[in-house]
Amino acid sequence: MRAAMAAPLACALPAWARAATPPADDESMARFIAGLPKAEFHVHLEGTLEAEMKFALAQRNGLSLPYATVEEMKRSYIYHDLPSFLKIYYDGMQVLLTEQDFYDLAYGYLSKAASQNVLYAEMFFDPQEHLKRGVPIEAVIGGITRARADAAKTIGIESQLILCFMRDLSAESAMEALDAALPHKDKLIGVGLDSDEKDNPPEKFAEHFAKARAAGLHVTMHCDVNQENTLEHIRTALVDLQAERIDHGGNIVQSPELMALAKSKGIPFTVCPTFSGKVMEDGHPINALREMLDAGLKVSVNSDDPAYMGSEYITEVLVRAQKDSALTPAELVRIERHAFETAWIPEAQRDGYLAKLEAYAQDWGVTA
Ligand code: ES4
Ligand code: ZN
Repeated sequence: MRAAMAAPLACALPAWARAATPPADDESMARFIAGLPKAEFHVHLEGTLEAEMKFALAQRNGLSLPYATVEEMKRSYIYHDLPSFLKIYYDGMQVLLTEQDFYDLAYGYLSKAASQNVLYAEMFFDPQEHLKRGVPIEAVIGGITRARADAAKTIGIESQLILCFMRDLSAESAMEALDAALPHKDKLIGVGLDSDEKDNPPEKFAEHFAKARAAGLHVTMHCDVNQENTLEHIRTALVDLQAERIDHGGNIVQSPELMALAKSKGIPFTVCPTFSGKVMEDGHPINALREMLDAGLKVSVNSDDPAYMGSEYITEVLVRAQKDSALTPAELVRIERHAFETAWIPEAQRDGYLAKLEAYAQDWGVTA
């Protein structure tokens, strides 16, 4: 918002009189981050289902929840690893039943994101979990698509949709979801791979990725942090499955060879500092975001499942990441530049976003 508000003043003043001062304290850094034009690529729509909306949808659908209040529900969001997180996350989405529910979910996220100056988002969803409950794919994709169109028209945020295969369910279940979704492929931009990675390597879905790619969809996949065989999974994703992106992937900093490969291919990494946790090396945590940036990898910062992670959306995540990783204003701009470069969009749209980002940086006196 700052850029828009500052514009008349900036025009009225000669160039020498404009205050182009890079943020130097916590308060101005927070304002700089809040106004920064942003893009998001790693957000699970079902992970944006806030407790308040869960209660509203449960009531609308005549379901009862095992908690009396929003506060009590939020207090139950305690997890210590990916499986314990996923249990809470999948339990939570049981209230999503109708096209309107998916509309409300997606519109809620897009409004929140737009309020934080997200110009563009690519959002994950988990169709298998909804199909299992008898929800038709048309309700899921239809509701989200209607919300995307309304949000673009009324609040100006553009978005696209990525279908994720749940890797801990069977390969057959993932294929059923893909086959159900392919008639709606014009409403999807890509496919991804999420859920529990243990004993579910990416090659389990080689056929699915090939089929999706043949249908014109892009391909990304989660390589969660500190998983068993994580470097093998990253290698398989990059080499055998030709993933165009890696979601998380922080352990790559432990392999100079894989880092060189990812750099040579220009592979973007969608890092989520809230959940990815610390990459552990010899029992010690290392700061993967810092190391990935310093190594010259294309990293964006994302919110993952904000409703289950203290309701911290992209601005709060970036404020925290700035402190934890000592990000400079120029590095924050670089992260958003990476983000817009990550987007699966036409070049003209990308150029428009990048121009807004560069103008904002210049307005604050931040140079690369
Ligand atoms: C997820 Cl953080 C994370 N990892 C894997 N699968 C997921 N689904 C939703 N959030
Ligand atoms: Zn994720």
